[in-house]
Amino acid sequence: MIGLGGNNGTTLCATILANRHNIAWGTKNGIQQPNYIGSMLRASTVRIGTDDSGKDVHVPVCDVLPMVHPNDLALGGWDISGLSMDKSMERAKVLDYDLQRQVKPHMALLPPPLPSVYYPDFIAANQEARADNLIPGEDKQAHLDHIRADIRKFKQDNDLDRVVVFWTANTERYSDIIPGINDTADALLRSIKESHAEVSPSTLFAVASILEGEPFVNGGPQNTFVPGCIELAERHKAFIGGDDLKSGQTKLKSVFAEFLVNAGIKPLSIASYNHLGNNDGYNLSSERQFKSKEISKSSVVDDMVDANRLLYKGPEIGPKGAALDKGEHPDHIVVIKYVPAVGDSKRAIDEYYSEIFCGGRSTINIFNECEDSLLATPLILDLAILAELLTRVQYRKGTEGGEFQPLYSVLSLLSYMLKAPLVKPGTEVVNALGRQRNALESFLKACVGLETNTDLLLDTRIW
Ligand code: NAI
Ligand code: DG6
Repeated sequence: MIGLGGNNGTTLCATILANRHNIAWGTKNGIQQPNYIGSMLRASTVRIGTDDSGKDVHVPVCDVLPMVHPNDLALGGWDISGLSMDKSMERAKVLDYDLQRQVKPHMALLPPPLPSVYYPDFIAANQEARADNLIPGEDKQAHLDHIRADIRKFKQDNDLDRVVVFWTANTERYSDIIPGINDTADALLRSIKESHAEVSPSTLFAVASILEGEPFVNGGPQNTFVPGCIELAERHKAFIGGDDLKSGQTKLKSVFAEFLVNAGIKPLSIASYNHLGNNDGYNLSSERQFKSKEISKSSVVDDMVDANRLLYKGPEIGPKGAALDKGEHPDHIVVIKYVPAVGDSKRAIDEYYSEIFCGGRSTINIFNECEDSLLATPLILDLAILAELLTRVQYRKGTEGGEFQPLYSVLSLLSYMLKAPLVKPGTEVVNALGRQRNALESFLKACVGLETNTDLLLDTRIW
């Protein structure tokens, strides 16, 4: 993980250690056992067919194909803050005191975060005080070589088959896409050599992973995958996935907006507010970093609206056949405020204001409150485990033999856990959660020759 010492990084390590060592802890509600609730892979099931009596048979998703168990992951990474892992966990203030107390000696045994790169222009100025653990110098090529060596060493020291590199560091500002600087793979590599200012830390880590042949997943919203980075991944047949963990408010939106539009109800506006008081919220209180998050949170209803031209007018088409505008769309705003007192307990309010039958109006308000990092951590596990699994899947076209080859570089099958899914250039983004889940289930089942989900169930509907 990049951002190992942050809320997600420390929560992920501590909860894996609690599971691995079977640490139960006292809360005001009694004794709590460790678990993997919130992980789609480990806490949800998939219907694989029916038994002889016609009853549905469900199995855990993680049993469909051989997958790594989270307890077996080797944990490590980088952070610009050099605080030890036990102290970083305390700083995050996510976990119950009694869990922290018991897991602390195990956390203290984890290696402290490796030094990282800090280019102050990319994250909020308010993060500067954390930056005490840095790879020396300003030379981005030297930084890249350093990170690549770190990945190789981690792999060797832990005797691993695979390293998954995961960005869970602060949200960065968007990088400008500049012709000749980051628009092609060669330009990007040259820009790193020349230490160009527009190469962000997250892009540097992605390039390092690609060149090492290890998958890279972006859990943040920024445009880490500039065009040159995607081209580089394609060139090396390396794997990338992103962007931004879809944990709470946006996950609900990707269900709720689909439900409304598919019910033939027309959302006119979606107004989403949230406030939180963790370090993520502090960083997002800066305008340019907020902008990255606003973009990833806002795109989530686009495909559902585009799919229903009965409700929403399509774009106006000019005489030459080109779209003159984006077509009708609900008003959609996203507001995030930093309120230190609430810490990691994010509060989100969403208003869905819709047109219903014959000019009527419906207003639905949703308030949701949760520990942000306890929603995000299981997603990181699922993404890392699936990314590793997908590196092992090969296919060939047709039935006449030929070479097997790996999947395409951009792992769009990870979309279920991501707010702004990265997909193969030129292909459609699917945001609707149900469709994303169906895609993943169908793919896993297809790998073992099981039929795709169908609710046709003809035998239950005919004589
Ligand atoms: P955090 O602020 O607690 O942790 C981020 C860590 O990254 C900090 O320890 C910081 O020192 C470190 N860092 C910053 N720049 C770095 C660099 N260049 N190299 C290495 N380390 C660096 O944030 P949190 O809550 O863990 O979130 C991490 C990311 O995940 C953010 O981008 C956030 O927007 C995203 N995210 C978080 C969710 C959540 O629920 N916690 C949900 C969805 C996305
Ligand atoms: C403020 O919105 C902080 C963000 O990092 C979010 O908590 C995070 O992106 C999760 O967002 P959502 O919309 O999936 O709850």
